[in-house]
Formats: sequence, structure tokens, C-alpha cells
Amino acid sequence: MQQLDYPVWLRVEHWLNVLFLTLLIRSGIEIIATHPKLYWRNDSRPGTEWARFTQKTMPKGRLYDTLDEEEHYSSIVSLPGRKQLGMGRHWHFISVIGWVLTGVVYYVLLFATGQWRRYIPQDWSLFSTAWNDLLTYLSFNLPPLLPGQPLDGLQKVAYAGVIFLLAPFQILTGAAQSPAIEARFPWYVRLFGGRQAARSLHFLGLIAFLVFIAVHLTMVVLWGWPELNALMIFGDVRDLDWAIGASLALLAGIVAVHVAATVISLKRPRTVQRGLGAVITPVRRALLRPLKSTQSYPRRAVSVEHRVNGKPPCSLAYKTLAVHGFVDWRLEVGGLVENPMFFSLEDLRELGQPQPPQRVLHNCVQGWSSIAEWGGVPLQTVIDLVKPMPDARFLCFLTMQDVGRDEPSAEGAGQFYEIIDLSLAKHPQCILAYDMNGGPLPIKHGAPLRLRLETQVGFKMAKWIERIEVVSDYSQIGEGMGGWREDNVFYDKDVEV
Ligand SMILES: Nc1nc2c(c(=O)[nH]1)N[C@H]1C(S)=C(S)[C@@H](COP(=O)(O)O)O[C@H]1N2
Ligand SMILES: [Mo]
Repeated sequence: MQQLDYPVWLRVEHWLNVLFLTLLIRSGIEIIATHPKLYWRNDSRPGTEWARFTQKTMPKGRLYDTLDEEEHYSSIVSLPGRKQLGMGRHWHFISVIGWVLTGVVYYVLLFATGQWRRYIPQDWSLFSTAWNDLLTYLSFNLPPLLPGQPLDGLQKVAYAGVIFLLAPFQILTGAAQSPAIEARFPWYVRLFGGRQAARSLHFLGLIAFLVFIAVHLTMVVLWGWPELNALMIFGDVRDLDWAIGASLALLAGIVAVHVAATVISLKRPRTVQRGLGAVITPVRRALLRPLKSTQSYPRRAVSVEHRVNGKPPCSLAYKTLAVHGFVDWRLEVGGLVENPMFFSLEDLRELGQPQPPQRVLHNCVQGWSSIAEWGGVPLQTVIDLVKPMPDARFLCFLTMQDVGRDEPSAEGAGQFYEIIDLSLAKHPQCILAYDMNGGPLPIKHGAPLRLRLETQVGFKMAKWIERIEVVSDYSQIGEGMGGWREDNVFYDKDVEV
């Protein structure tokens, strides 16, 4: 077995891969928990899921939102568990960065050193050998090794499949779930059969990884765990006792990282949000911020039932405005502007006249999507009228929703607000919407006015807006993290994915 002869870099890569892959799996399960249903069609219509991992049923005839459908799984399988989507996302994205870097180094070295011959099939007969090997395993025997090579045919095919197909497949289906990528390249999402199909395929990729890991571990045991471990740690089998100790220490180290990540996420989520965010945010902004939305779905793609997130304001003041068709409502735009202004719905409709409606895919941070047609006024048109001062950098959208009052089951209270970079107002398809699917915006979708920002995740698109405050800094607003969700449930402020 000495012929295995793993170079140092390959051994280091192997264990880094174990670390990142296990972090990806657990944080991925956290992300599924927040909307534990899988669909094939873009509209995620209730009842059309092909798989569900929840027992909850939703009330018929009463407004429920997708926060009510959220599940919490145990921290044993889920990082960190207990309905912490924000934390799950941070761990998933930091692990993506680590895993992709590990993967790039791995590919480069694999080809630079000729080690690829180990894994890439060079002969079609390998597939029939692999099939025979499978039958041999199924009859509880070990198949012969390939001549001059340290593995059998089936193992070679499986490794090639994981390294060159499954890993890239997970990256591609993951990217297909980024709202910025979807908004800029709608054809790319179609390659996978749509947004929900990409999410479903990403999940099936997870299952494939789990099957691979189970089989791989079984094989290692069958072929000789101590020797193989020694080879994967020290590169030789001279000292088996050391190797066993070292492999236990390695596994303990990986488990320790998981335990630490879980505990700190549950006890000090703000620390994790800030710490991991400091790495993730620049990468996300550099790669995805330049993408501009160019969506125009056909009319027939519009979802019959657009899902809802967030419960409408139930104050008397709001209900009174609504009863009168919001004629008394005004949008106030102020802060660091030369020309603070109030806009009625009529004013906004007049300003938005030339703007054609947009048919776009909505992406909730929880994983569901729907398609609708939105009509409104470009945000930039309104911003130009108020004339921001030179130090203006952000827009704070203040809403009429008081979360503690309107959504008592939510984790947190207070007025719902979200902050975006001022520069995003210039993005195409960034509008203040007052129409939906050809009629006035319904109450559950944000009447009288909501933001549409098509390159970002749904929670940034504040509904029931009453004021836009232009600011130079948001550290003194709320908890200073950039929005209600950022403050209370530790989401990230810039969400192109
Ligand atoms: N005021 C307010 N706006 C909000 C929310 C909310 O809870 N309150 N939820 C956000 C989230 S998470 C999503 S996905 C979208 C959902 O928009 P929809 O209900 O029109 O589908 O609204 C966003 N805007
Ligand atoms: Mo959302």
C-alpha cells in the first residue's frame, strides 16, 4: 500500500476538505430548516413541494407567512440549530470561500504534479470494471485493485465523479441561487430548470455527498483503516500507533471547530455576524455588486399565488389610511438632503408614468421564490428630486410595521426598517412599487409603497414604507447593523446572495 504515496499538499487538502465540507453540510441544513420544502417550479406554490422536512400545517383561509413555516433542527445536524438562519448563512458562505479556495489549489496542484492520473479515467473499459467491482462488493467480497494502482475501478470512478462532477455541480447550483446572478443572467437559472429546481438539485447534491461520505468511510474500514489513515496523515505506514493517535487528534480538532462554531453562534451571534461578515462582505460585494438586473419574465410566468413574508401593520392609523385608499398617506423623504419632500401616491404615480412594469423573480432569504409584475417609480427619480448632500451614503427605509405588535412570534420587536447603499438606487429595476400584477399593491405585499431591489434578497425590500431617510452612517440607527433583520436576527446587510 506504500504505493499510495500521497504528497503533503494532497494530505493537507484532504483534511481541509473534511473540515469545510462538514461545515457546509451542517450550515446547509440550517438554511433548509428555514423553509423545509423543496419545489421544482419557480413559484414555490404551497402544496406543490416534492419533499418536505416538517410536520407543520398552515391555517387555511387566514394570512400566514413563510416565517410561520420555519423549522428548527437540533444543533447536532444543523449549524448552529434553533432557527438561526442568519448564523447558518454566515457559516455557509465563509465555508464556501474556504472550500472553493481549497478546491482551486487542489485542481492546480493535481494537474501540475500529474496526480490527476490517479483519479481521471483514461480508458472506457474502466466503467465495465467498475460495474463488476460493484457486483463484487454486493456479494460481500473485495474486488481486485487496478493493475499498478492503489484503488479498484469503482473507487476510481467514484472519486472522479466527486472531484470533477459533484463538487462543481454544487458550486454551480449554489451560484444559481444568488439573486444578483439570477437577475443579471436569467438564462443561467433556466439551465437548471429554474430557481427552485436549482435549489432542489443543490439539495440532491448534498444527498450525493452524504452517500459518498458513507461509502468512503465504509471502504476505508474495509481496506484497512489504520494503514489508510497513516497514509493520509504521514504519507507512510511506518508508525501505525502514531497515525491512529494523530487521526483521532485530527478528528477531535474538526469536531472542536464545529462545537466552537455552534456555541459561539448561539451565545455571541453578534460577534460571529461581525467577524465572518468582515470576510464575506468584501468578497460578495466585489464579485456580485457589479451585476445589474435585466429580468423580464413572460406574462405567463407570473405566479398565481405570490408568497408573503411579514405581517401588515395592524394599527388604527394604518387601517384608517387603507380604508381611504391611502389618499392621506404621504412618503416623507428627508435627512441629508437639500430639498426634503413629501409625496402622495398620486405624485409618485405621476413620476412613475413613463416607467414600464417589470416582471421579475423574487428571492426570499429563506429559499422560496415567486414571480410578479411590479409597477412603480425608479428610486433614483425620487432621490434626484430631494438632492442628497455630498456626504449622503445610505438610504434608510422606515415602515409603518411594528414587529412586536404586528408579528408577535418574531424574534425581536420595534419598527421594521432596512438600509441600503445610496448607490443601489441607480440600479436598473430598483423601484418604489405601488402596483402589483396590474392592480394597486395589495396590503399583504406592502401597500401603499414597497421597495423592489431585484439584485438582492427579499428582506431588503421594505414593505409599508412611510419615510426614507438619507444618511451618511447607520451605526446609530437601531443596533447599528443596517436593518431590522440585521439587528434582530443577524442577517447580513449586503445580500446579493
Ligand atoms: N416591513 C416589512 N417589509 C418586509 C418584510 C417584513 O417583515 N416587514 N419582509 C421582507 C421579506 S423577508 C421578504 S421575502 C419580502 C416579501 O415580500 P412579499 O410578502 O411581497 O412576497 O418582503 C420584505 N419586506
Ligand atoms: Mo424573506
